[in-house]
Amino acid sequence: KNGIVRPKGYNVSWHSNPEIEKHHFGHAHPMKPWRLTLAKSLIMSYGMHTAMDTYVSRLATREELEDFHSEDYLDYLKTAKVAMPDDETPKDYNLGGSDCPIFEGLFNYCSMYAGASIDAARKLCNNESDIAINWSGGLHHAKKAEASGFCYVNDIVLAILQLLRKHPRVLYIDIDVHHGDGVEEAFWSTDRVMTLSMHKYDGLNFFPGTGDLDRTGPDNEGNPGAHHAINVPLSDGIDDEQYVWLFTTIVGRCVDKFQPTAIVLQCGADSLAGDRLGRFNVQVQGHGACVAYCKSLKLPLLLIGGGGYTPRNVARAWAHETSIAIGCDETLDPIIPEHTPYREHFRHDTLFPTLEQILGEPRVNRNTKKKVDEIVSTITEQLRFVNG
Ligand code: ZLV
Ligand code: CA
Ligand code: ZN
Repeated sequence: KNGIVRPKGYNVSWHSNPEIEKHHFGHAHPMKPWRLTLAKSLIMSYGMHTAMDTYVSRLATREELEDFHSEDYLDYLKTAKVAMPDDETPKDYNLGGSDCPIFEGLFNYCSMYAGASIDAARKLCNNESDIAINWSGGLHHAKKAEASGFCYVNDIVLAILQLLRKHPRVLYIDIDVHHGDGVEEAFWSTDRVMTLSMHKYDGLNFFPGTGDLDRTGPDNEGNPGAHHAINVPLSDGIDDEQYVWLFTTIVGRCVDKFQPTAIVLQCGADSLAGDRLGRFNVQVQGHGACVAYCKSLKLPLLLIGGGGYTPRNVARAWAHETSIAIGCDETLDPIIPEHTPYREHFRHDTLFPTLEQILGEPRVNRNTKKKVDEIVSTITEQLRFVNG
């Protein structure tokens, strides 16, 4: 009925592991790996898994993790003793505070989501996939030797390092409501990776406090990474129209100038309206339009998850985006199939639960047309210094 057919001559791979979903950050913590169970429930009840190559992902090896992370940090991460935060203050390597608690199975959790992103990147390198998906990854704040903002291992950096083995230039795009600081920092000094993050920015009042418009790459003379960091700082309440216009205009210009040979899109769903931590008014349609635009560029594409703290909305967005990847979004019945596990979680004010209609108090849009135009013209100026 939903017309799910495997696209001919076009391969989408889906990398996941049900073990990841079983981990708990603690009851009060907003990061709920269980949202992945909910997303999978939608993806499978629509039958989308039949149109993809599905892989149960494996643990990343120690050697693979060392491609980015320091040995002492990995040692500590592996042996750290579970300590739920009665004491709120983080300790060594920023671990054990309330943002990055040490929970049961932490190292396994990190190795699993990283293994999935690395596998997905390898599928793209071998031309075995046109689009590879890992909704459990996208943990963009992790540093070489430090946990940060619910992120311990930076699977995005590890995946991009895989892509760089074959691809001369990778464009990284981040639509999570937070600034993609860990990925930006990792590739700060190279001209082989351009990073572009759209995020809420309000100085130190919104985590992580970086990502202003003028943060564009190292300013010391002769550094190849100069101008290769693009930041789109936004205010509360941005809507689909402004968001998608900014996205397509800026990504279009980055692609024209930088000429990437592969794209990594971090699809953090905390940029959606109604997110528990987010501030935007983006709908499932607008969020998905960013994925559709990247697909239309016809470059190897890695889709990864990220933030997202209202689980039913996260599940909706990532199911919708999976349908865009396999090309069945237009024929999908918006009413969530009867046999969907947890279907009741998706019902609110409508008679039938639907895929695209999310729950969320509208937020006042504080982004003026003047500011939005100014962002585009500043970035266009910046891109004059970039060559593909
Ligand atoms: O979505 O946290 O604001 C990718 C991602 O981008 C902070 N953390 C830190 C800096 C000092 N603070 C306070 C520490 C808060 C500890 C607990 C919460 C608990 C309950 C509800 C909300 C939070 C919270 N924490 C909200 N924002 C934070 C940020 C980290 C945001 C990470 C976003 C991760 C996965
Ligand atoms: Ca972002
Ligand atoms: Zn986020």
